[in-house]
Amino acid sequence: MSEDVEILKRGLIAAEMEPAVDAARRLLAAGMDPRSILEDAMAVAMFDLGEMWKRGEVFLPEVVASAEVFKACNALVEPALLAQRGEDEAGLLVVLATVKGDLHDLGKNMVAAMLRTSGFEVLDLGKDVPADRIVETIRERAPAIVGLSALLTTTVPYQQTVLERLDAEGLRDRVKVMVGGAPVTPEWADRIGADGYANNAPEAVEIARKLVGEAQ
Ligand code: B1M
Repeated sequence: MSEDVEILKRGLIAAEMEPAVDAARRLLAAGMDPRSILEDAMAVAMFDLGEMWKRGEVFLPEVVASAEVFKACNALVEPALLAQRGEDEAGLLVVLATVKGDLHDLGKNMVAAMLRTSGFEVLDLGKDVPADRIVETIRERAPAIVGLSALLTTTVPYQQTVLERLDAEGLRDRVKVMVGGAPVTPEWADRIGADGYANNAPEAVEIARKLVGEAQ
């Protein structure tokens, strides 16, 4: 199994579609936990790719290609993850968005999948989402939690913009706000008055459960 984990990681980093997808398929068939395939193999490979990008060892087109391989592997792994969900789960609503100006959605999609499999209903607004759309959705759907993802140091401040809009619209008390994304820190979450911060997708589930417990 560990050999296939390495093949999957290498396939993601080198944007080799077939070897990566085949390895993901074999890992699922061998019974590896889909959460672990996502967090311990796929997310780690993308982090390593980011480090290589920083060092100038790969360039944007290669990263775009790797993101496509990630999506193809995710399309295999996510249904296996969702199949773990119990039929009778109640499903409090979580609205998720990658904030305006930011097109990174692979991590947010993982958070969405893990929340769904843990019994939450998730409304995913996608990427590059303006505060207006979030405000509108809170009014229409009254979610228990709004989750804001940001991957760029230039878009992280937009999480604060959203919180300020919620305040201005008188909605802040109606919803818990969780923030995340690679450059986001617990200190930042505190500073902007978010209710929760999560470092990764499994932690996002833990924090969401805690926030919902607090909300009840
Ligand atoms: Co971009 N990119 N990118 N990129 N990209 C980063 C973020 C970067 C760190 C790479 C680098 O330089 N090392 C860098 C940002 C630097 C900075 O801000 N200081 C960067 C840059 C510069 C850019 C562009 C500006 C490049 C350019 O055009 N010149 C551009 C920006 C486009 C835009 O958004 N406007 C850009 C574009 C892209 C692609 C489109 C090519 C592609 C994204 C494809 C997509 O998402 N559909 C891409 C990718 C793939 C990356 C890296 C390599 C990988 C990101 C990723 O998907 N990781 C990334 C390097 C890195 O992060 N180290 C990089 C895998 C994913 C599973 O992890 O998203 O961190 P992550 O999510 C985790 C946690 O963060 C957490 O849980 C997830 C699962 O564990 N989490 C949450 C995420 N959201 C959460 C929300 C929560 C809770 C937890 O609650 C709500």
